[in-house]
Amino acid sequence: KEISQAAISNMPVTGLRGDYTHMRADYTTDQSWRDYTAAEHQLWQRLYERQVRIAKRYAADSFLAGLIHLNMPMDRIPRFDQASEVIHRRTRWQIVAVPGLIPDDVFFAHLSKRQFPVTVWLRKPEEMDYLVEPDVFHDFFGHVPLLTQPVFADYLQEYGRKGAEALELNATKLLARLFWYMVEFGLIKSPDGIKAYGAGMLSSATETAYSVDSEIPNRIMFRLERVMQTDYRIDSFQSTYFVLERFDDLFNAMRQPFAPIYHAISGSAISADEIVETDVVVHAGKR
Ligand code: HBI
Ligand code: FE
Repeated sequence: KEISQAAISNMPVTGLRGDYTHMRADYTTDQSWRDYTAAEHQLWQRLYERQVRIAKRYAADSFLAGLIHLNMPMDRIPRFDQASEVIHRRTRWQIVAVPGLIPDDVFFAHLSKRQFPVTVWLRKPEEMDYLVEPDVFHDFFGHVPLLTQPVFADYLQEYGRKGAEALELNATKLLARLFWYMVEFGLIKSPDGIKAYGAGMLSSATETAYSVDSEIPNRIMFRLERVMQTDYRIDSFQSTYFVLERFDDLFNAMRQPFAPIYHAISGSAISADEIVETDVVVHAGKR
């Protein structure tokens, strides 16, 4: 089955990697776990060991708790069916295998059904440190642990449910910023300082420490409208990270209708490194 031109045109990144020829209409495919090579399992182990060491120091307790619940073998790429069983018991979420990036509407639809799309392919050894598109390591190690946490799990479903409306109102860009800043690159307060929980930083060798410890980026308390107005960079470390007091704040922000917010803030972008008057600043970046 071919991907339609319409599907390609709303892809967030050009140049799609992955096999889109054997998928179902909803873009799901089989993980085909037996097809991973020994070299790929070894590369997974290197990535996994490196990131676990980083996570122990910098990640939020809820992320670490998720890793423990998942109880993944570290020496091979995990089996989605096994992990899916674990998260389903805890939060009724499931993992679905996908070839790679999928169109926004399909992505939103999966989330709204408590299905998290995880890419099946693994990066090459020369891409240990940097990748443009999400691979199985980013999707699985970065995103799946928090799916064991009820409040975050409910938040992500709400995010998916708001997708169709955002598409209708031409506000996908605003909604996507919420995903970028609060799912990919989120920070959260803890009794021993700020911790990372975002999948983008936690699957990166260098951005986790940077997001938590560096003097350079801004750290600003989460406010929904503020996040939705803020441009982001996909080609370098973030200039600004948003900080949650607790995950309930993220979920509670979803309870209000978004259409009036889209209407109020459309056309008023804030640049990635800017601090505005209404910000509650945890750390003002030095650069
Ligand atoms: N597809 N596989 C995959 N993973 C994503 O994170 C993803 C996607 N398609 C669209 C998308 N993300 C974002 O643009 C949405 O959050 C808007
Ligand atoms: Fe991601």
